[in-house]
Amino acid sequence: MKKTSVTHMLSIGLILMLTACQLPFTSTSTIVMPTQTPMIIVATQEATATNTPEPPTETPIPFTDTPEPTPTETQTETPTVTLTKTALPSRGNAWFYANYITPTIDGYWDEWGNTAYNCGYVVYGKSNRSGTDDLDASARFGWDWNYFYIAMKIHDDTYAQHELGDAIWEGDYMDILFDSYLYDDFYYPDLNWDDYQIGISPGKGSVDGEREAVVWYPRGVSGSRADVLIGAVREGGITRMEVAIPWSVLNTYPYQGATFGFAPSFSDNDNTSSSAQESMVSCVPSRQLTNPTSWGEIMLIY
Ligand SMILES: [Ca+2]
Ligand SMILES: [Ca+2]
Ligand SMILES: [Ca+2]
Ligand SMILES: [Ca+2]
Repeated sequence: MKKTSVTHMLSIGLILMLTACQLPFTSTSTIVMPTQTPMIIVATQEATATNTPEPPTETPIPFTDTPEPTPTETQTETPTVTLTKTALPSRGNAWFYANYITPTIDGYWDEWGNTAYNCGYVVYGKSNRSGTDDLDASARFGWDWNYFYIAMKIHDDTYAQHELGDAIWEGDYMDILFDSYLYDDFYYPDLNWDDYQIGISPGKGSVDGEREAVVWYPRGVSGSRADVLIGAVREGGITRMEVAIPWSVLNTYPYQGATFGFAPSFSDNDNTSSSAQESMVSCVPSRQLTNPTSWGEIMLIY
């Protein structure tokens, strides 16, 4: 038997004797301690095992909530606004602005103060026109919530308008081409439901005679329009006109930035005893009656 084994056996024997004697021996606490130690270890394992899984299940919930509202709302709104504004096409024929104004319809444009556009481009009957004294024009454009306004100053050596109704095109008259829904059929090169041709006579016989507005196109709504207001004066080889066209006549409505197809012109007859269309000047050099893609564009601004 080894020396250590003998020492162990003696120790066990001594312990048994002491326990049997029930003596208050100090080494009793040393034996109890080993039984307490494992209990602490078990407690630590339980704590770490049950606590750890909880945070992972809570964390994903706020993570899925945050991405949904914030990025989707801001990203979808911003591109739509910029895209529609920049994507609008333009014809490049002629561009006009109509300023917000409610003028007095008396023929004089003194109260307007906005841009007067050159309307001296000959688009019909060039050989019949002797020069700017025979026929030349300039115009200003305006709008309010009730009317679309045009003021025109026309150099014309001889006043001649002998007609009423559909036939006013064979006398001195203001001609308006207006595409009410420009972007609906921007590239369609023929007249259709939203393309208007309106003639406005400054007066039969003279500017003191009967004035009249006539719609020729669209065909389905053609005829005179008594609710178009017309002012006209004549002095020293110059005819001045101011017209107010209700938005209802154009079958559309105004708002800031609204853009329409537009080609205003003036048609000239100088025969004092007969009706004829001799020549026409326009604010749009490329103007062709039956092709809306040859017209200009006008935007309503404040
Ligand atoms: Ca006026
Ligand atoms: Ca003339
Ligand atoms: Ca059209
Ligand atoms: Ca004339």
